[in-house]
Amino acid sequence: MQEKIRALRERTEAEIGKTDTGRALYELKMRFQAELKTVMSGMRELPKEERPAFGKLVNELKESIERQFEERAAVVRKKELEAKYAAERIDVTMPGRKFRPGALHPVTIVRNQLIDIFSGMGFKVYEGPEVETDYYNFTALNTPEDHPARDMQDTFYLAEKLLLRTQTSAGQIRVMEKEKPPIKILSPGRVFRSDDDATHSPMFHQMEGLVVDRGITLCDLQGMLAEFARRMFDSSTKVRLRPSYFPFTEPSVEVDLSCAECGGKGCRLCKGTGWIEVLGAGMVNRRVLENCGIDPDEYTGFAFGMGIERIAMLKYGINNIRALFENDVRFLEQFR
Ligand code: 2NL
Repeated sequence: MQEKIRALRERTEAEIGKTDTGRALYELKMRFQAELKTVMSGMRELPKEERPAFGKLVNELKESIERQFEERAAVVRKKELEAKYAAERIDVTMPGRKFRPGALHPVTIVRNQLIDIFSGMGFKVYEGPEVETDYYNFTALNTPEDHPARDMQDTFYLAEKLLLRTQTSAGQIRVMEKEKPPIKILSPGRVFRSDDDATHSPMFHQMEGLVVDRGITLCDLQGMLAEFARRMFDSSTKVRLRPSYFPFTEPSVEVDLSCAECGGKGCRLCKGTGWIEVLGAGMVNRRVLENCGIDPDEYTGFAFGMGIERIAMLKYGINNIRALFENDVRFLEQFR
């Protein structure tokens, strides 16, 4: 019996010394306790008088081994903590990760600026739907059935009479149908045309303005455009109207601004002319007013439309419209 106890002590002590993880130590302890139980159950076979001495030996073994387990556990825990700390160590003197703040897209910057300028003149923003019927996009705007703009080649049709709007004025028709003059609205938004080259994109942003009231004249349009040009570009910018044609306006004009780059002397940007074409405009065609239930003998109106990308390209000297749609951060971060 004593031999068994000695063997258990020696074996356990040797194993404790070799164990170096908390988990292995715990498992060893469980095994020791089970073995000790087996040894103790042997006590029944001993003669009565030998039992107290045996019990004492067992107790000594138990206490001694448990103390050694505790001591070893303290050493192992310390080692494990040190390893954990070493693995988790961070160098607080390392430079931090670069924080890259975002920037507004140039089209958004110009859009906000346009809204700001025209809001200041009393325009209210109205955004219509991007999917329109051919009635609102063409018919109501006095664009006849056989007009080239209606061609499948130029307009994205979704169904026979359903399309992606080619101009935001489609939505302005909805406002004129519903509301009595005075009307003074600004319609920013995406428009779609089957067109794709250095200066045209199949999707671009338009900003159209519409004013309808008694006694509105082309002179009001010209004065408003002059103020717009001074605020958008330069306080010395001049406005020039050239006769043009749109089915929805009569008379129609093409609006040029004096070149902000060369001040009108002629340069590469204005191709030597001193003028840059910026937008189209005109007096709302009386047939368009009639289509919306507005009496053209009582009311007149002016309207204008511009491409936001075109304004952004002029303002920032961008010569390919694709730069505005590629979302290359090296290009976009310049607008921070
Ligand atoms: C352009 C020319 C223009 C309009 C848009 C308009 C709207 C209504 C009635 C009449 Cl509801 N006209 N808008 C008028 C003239 C020209 O846009 O070159 N846009 C990019």
